[in-house]
Amino acid sequence: MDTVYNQHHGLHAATHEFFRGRLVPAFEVPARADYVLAAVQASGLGAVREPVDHGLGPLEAVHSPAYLRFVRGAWAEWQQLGGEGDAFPAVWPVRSLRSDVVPASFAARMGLYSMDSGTPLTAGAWEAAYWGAQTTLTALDLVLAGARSAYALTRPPGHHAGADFFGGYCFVNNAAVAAQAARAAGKQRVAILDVDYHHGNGTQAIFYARGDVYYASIHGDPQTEYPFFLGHADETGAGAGLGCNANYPLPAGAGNEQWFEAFERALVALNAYAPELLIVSLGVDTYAGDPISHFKLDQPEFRRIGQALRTLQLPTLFLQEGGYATEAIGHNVVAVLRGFEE
Ligand code: SP5
Ligand code: ZN
Repeated sequence: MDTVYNQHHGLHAATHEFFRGRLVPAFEVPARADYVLAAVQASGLGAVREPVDHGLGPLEAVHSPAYLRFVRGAWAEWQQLGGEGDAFPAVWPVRSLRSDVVPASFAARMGLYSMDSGTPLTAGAWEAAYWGAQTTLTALDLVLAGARSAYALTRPPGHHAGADFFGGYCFVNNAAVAAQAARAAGKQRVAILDVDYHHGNGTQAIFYARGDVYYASIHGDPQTEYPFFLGHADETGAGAGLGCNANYPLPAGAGNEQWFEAFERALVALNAYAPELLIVSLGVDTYAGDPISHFKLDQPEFRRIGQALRTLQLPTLFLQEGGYATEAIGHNVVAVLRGFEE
């Protein structure tokens, strides 16, 4: 399995994020991808390739042009205002406030185009996220050309980013960009399986009313876990997408057997959808050693995940999402990918 590596990921390098009203050291850091790259190279998994630029079109097929323009220009605006350090939103257009007005104020637009204060907008966020999408599209090309699988090694992650907002460390929804590009390339039914600890609210929302892209996720119960406001079991899709969304929330503290039981159920339902392509939002923050998540998967389980995915016998695109036990994520990601190849 070849890897496409976003060599521009390090341009997005936050030092801090907000947590409980304080700035704490950032969790979503460049070293994450560095460790995964080292593990991929040491594993002999396959070639490591560079992304090919597919332009803005495939991003605009998923995100609103106004949102993309905002993120692209946000750092320059912030600098003009004399901003020091990374930019954070502080006000949001919640119920009874208007979200159809695009204010001139930068602070207002930061809120309009975001869902949380936990996602630092850095000098290189746009560049890193743009190349992340290109990395994803290049890996998709390998699969569309006949490769059994490919892995997009990138950060920042993508699955929390919605059509017109950033959040949860995410700016561009790589899984959605890939699914939409696969549809444009002629795949009729695309499935996204999200195994990150957190529910991929952005991915779900983008395809919620569509029957051509199936979304399934196993994640920490949003009653207690981020992103709280989406990812509940009763969200099964709308309109043409009814029955094409499946959430498997599990309580914080869930371990190997409880997780795999839900995972197996997700695979059966996904298989019944009969997709032509599988996209795996591969977060490894389910690991017991993860500093911000609360499942208890042990390291040998990651190989089992890859082995189980292989049984679907589908062309499969793996995309890097979360995983914050920095030194372990290389091992855990490569275990999934190698398990898939066994
Ligand atoms: C892609 C992804 O995994 N995004 C995760 C976003 C999680 N945002 C909430 C993080 C809360 C951090 N809590 C720090 C706890 C330190 N003890
Ligand atoms: Zn996560």
